[in-house]
Amino acid sequence: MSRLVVVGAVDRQVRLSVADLRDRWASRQAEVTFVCASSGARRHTFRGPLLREVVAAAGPGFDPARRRDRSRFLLEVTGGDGHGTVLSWAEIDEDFGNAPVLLATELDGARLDDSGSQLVVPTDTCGARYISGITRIRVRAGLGRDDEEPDDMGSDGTGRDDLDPVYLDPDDAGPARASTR
Ligand SMILES: Nc1nc2c(c(=O)[nH]1)N[C@H]1C(S)=C(S)[C@@H](COP(=O)(O)O)O[C@H]1N2
Ligand SMILES: [Mo]
Repeated sequence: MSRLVVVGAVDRQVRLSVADLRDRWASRQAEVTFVCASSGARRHTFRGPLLREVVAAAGPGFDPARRRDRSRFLLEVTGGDGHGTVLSWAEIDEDFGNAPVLLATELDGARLDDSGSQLVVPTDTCGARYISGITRIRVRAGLGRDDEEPDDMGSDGTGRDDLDPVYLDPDDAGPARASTR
């Protein structure tokens, strides 16, 4: 049985099976369409709890009463294969983006108990953030306040005090790169 952990800037780390996700929170349904740049369009029906409700249970290290404090936080979501992605807390916060992002327990009617939960980002039209087989959600206090990462930037914040400033002409930005994933 597959489990995920919620770690990082939280009051208490939690370890949850897909059955826990199904039993402890209200489930929502989402019918989504996304396109993978390498393998085309997908249409799926997912069920599962809201990501924000599950993470809230671990006690993210912000002051819940302060929107500005909440707006600095990030969530890293990683699958068992190492593929991962980042969301901002503000994307899913009701007072900001209010995106109904789910931790799916069910995909097209089949339970995900063995394979693990899948991230469902109904507001994304690209499939890359639909992380499957989730093993870890790491909460990060953004903007360098996280004591997990040393601040080694230079005095101007760029870390490159020796360089002249470069002014970019937006028309000169070069050809857009085609993505493959
Ligand atoms: N764990 C994990 N999740 C992942 C990926 C991955 O490589 N590893 N690829 C992503 C990409 S790029 C897409 S398009 C979708 C593909 O979903 P599918 O399995 O329905 O094709 O899964 C996403 N979730
Ligand atoms: Mo993709």
